[in-house]
Amino acid sequence: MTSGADLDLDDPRTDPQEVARAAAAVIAERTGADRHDIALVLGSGWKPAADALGAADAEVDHADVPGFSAAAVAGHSGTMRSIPLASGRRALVYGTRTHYYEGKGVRSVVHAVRTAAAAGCSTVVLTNGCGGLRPEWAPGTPVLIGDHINLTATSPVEGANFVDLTDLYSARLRDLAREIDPSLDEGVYVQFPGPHYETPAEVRMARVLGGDLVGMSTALEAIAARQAGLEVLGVSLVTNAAAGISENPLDHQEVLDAGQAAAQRCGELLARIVERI
Ligand code: 8IG
Repeated sequence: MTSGADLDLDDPRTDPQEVARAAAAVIAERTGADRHDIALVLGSGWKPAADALGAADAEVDHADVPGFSAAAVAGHSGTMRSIPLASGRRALVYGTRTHYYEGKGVRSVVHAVRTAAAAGCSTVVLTNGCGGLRPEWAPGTPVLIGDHINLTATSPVEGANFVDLTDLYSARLRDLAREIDPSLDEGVYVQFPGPHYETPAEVRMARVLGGDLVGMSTALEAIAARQAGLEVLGVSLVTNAAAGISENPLDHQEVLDAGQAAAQRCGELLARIVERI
């Protein structure tokens, strides 16, 4: 077997599964935990909520893990944290994700999810910050993802593997989330390629197609998670009304502020879900 350092995820001859196994081996070595049970990907607005999950007993720099791409900004490649849960299980928490718009390829986008599966996880919680199409969803509203529409025109699945996505977003986990917070709404997440936000016409299109949430992540990761056999929970934080839904122009600061404001609620929600998964 090749060592992790030799594996180039971008090389079409490389098996992404092999890179995921190499990454999982490094995570096990660095965290001292032979396996993890639940992975979480924290999107925009969810970082302040992370602390509610509990204290990490190990933190691993992405730069040290095979396939996790080098930092866009020097010294800021991000970290993953290993958190022992009260339930006796262990969470692997990714503080950042690779977005499709970064141009590093779809394999990079879904590598964290594949690594989670290789590390032993049976569940992944995918969170994101996104635009909302329903005016009643004020910035700071968490919404369960019931289904998605993938507008990236690509797939993480390679070869003739016809992965069934009928029940991609676990009904069991959505029910569990609603037991914890009965006020949670549910919607269809539409992944656009980004990095620009939508035009108002594109938001109206998303609405006509059956979308409720617009964003730049999650769908490709969820597909890879399903292929890897993971049970998927998706939770969006509506950080802004989608373009044309409100009068206000879109603003990245608004996203950050909404995350701060919603941190308490989102943190509690995540922590309570993760304990019961
Ligand atoms: I935060 O309004 C966030 N991410 N595509 N549209 C898209 N992505 C987003 C948005 C949004 N808000």
